[in-house]
Amino acid sequence: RQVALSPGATLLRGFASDQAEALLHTLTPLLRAAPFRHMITPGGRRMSVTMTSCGAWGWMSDQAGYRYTSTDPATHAPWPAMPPLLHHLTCRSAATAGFEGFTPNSCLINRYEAGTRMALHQDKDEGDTTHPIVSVSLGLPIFFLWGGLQRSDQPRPVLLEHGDILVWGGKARLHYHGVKPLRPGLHPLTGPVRLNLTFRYVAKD
Ligand code: MD3
Ligand code: FE
Repeated sequence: RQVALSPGATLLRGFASDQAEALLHTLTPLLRAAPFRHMITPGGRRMSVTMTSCGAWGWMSDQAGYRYTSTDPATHAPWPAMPPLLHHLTCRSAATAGFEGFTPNSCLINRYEAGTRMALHQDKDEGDTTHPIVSVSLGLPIFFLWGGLQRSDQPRPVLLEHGDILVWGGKARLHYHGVKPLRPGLHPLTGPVRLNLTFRYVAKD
């Protein structure tokens, strides 16, 4: 169930399956405090995926650019705390993939409805790319697009299913990636959507 996608990138198939229901349960109060919203890109376009965050730092985007903030721009309240269950699962996943000692201080939660997608991009707003990123997929399956270090490198589709965890570090950390539009469907635990949680270490004080 452990697949090496490339140096630094490990797919832990079904690693979160047994805990998926509990994970979704811990998200409920958090999503009430910090609801999903569409972010605006620096170019002025509304992203199709809706997002929110928990942990000390939350990712946001508006006309001024991409950045991490300690408060939710929608409410001006601190982002909800990261539930211990999520924190522990992330530490365990990172260690399983060879990144012992990884401690996330940010969790970005992406919500995909049918037809929504994420364009090819690099994750480079964290200030320190020596730490891995851990991603947890819940709900409907989606084709993840795994590219290379150049935007022009032809991406390879990888199916991500409910309970799958991806760990990206080392050489893979700055690879371009995205996801194909979500196919319509109904998942027993999430209904018509896919949720993706990405855990990061943001180097800010
Ligand atoms: C490869 N999310 O939130 S998760 C993102 O499915 C993001 O919601 C996608 O890309 C999603 O930034 C993909 C897998 C992932 C996350 C971070 C990566 C792959 C990565 C960082 C570097 C390389
Ligand atoms: Fe990304």
